Amino acid sequence: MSLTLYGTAASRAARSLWMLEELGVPYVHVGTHYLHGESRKPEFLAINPNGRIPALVDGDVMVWESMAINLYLARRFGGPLAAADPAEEAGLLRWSFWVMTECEKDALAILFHRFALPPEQRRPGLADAAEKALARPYGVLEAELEGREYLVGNRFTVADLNVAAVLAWAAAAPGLGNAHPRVGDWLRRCLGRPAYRKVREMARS
Ligand SMILES: N[C@@H](CCC(=O)N[C@@H](CS)C(=O)NCC(=O)O)C(=O)O
Repeated sequence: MSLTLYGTAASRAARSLWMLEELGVPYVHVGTHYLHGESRKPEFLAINPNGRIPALVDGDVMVWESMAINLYLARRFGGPLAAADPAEEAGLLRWSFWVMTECEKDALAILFHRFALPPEQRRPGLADAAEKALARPYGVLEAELEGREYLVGNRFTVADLNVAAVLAWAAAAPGLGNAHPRVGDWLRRCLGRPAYRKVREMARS
């Protein structure tokens, strides 16, 4: 078996590295960067014509899009992260699509404009607006987490991983977590997992 994940850990590739680490399967990591044209080289464009990381190669199968990679890996390797039946599969898909369409853009704005950009380039107004926009999806999540620890099947699944990996970006807005304590607790539970912490270390080194 040859499983290769392309993309530096300091990028959206962290989501799929987290998944691979949770699964505990052997894989090769190629730290292709999104800067300096690395992901635009012909050899990488042959894997992902969009020129973006992450991308996964599993034998003859090539997968791009972080959520698709993680859902593919869940199906490929099974176990507790994966769906036990079609109803659970619907849950995994629903939450993964939801976080990308309803939350990712605003979570990224918070990350950039509260943390990642040099202070002189930050526009706090954009972060404030993103925080306001996220209040609604956070409310949905808060209600969903009433009386349960995880999103699907009462165990940590790829749904939790995909949603938490995106909302980790919004952790720079403590107000959101404070106003939605169940989400705050759930996020801490997910991001406290050894596999996530390992990938954070990879991103720092
Ligand atoms: N929707 C894609 C987005 C991938 C993406 O935008 N990756 C960034 C790095 S975090 C990238 O490769 N940027 C390089 C570029 O756009 O040239 C996913 O989730 O995989």
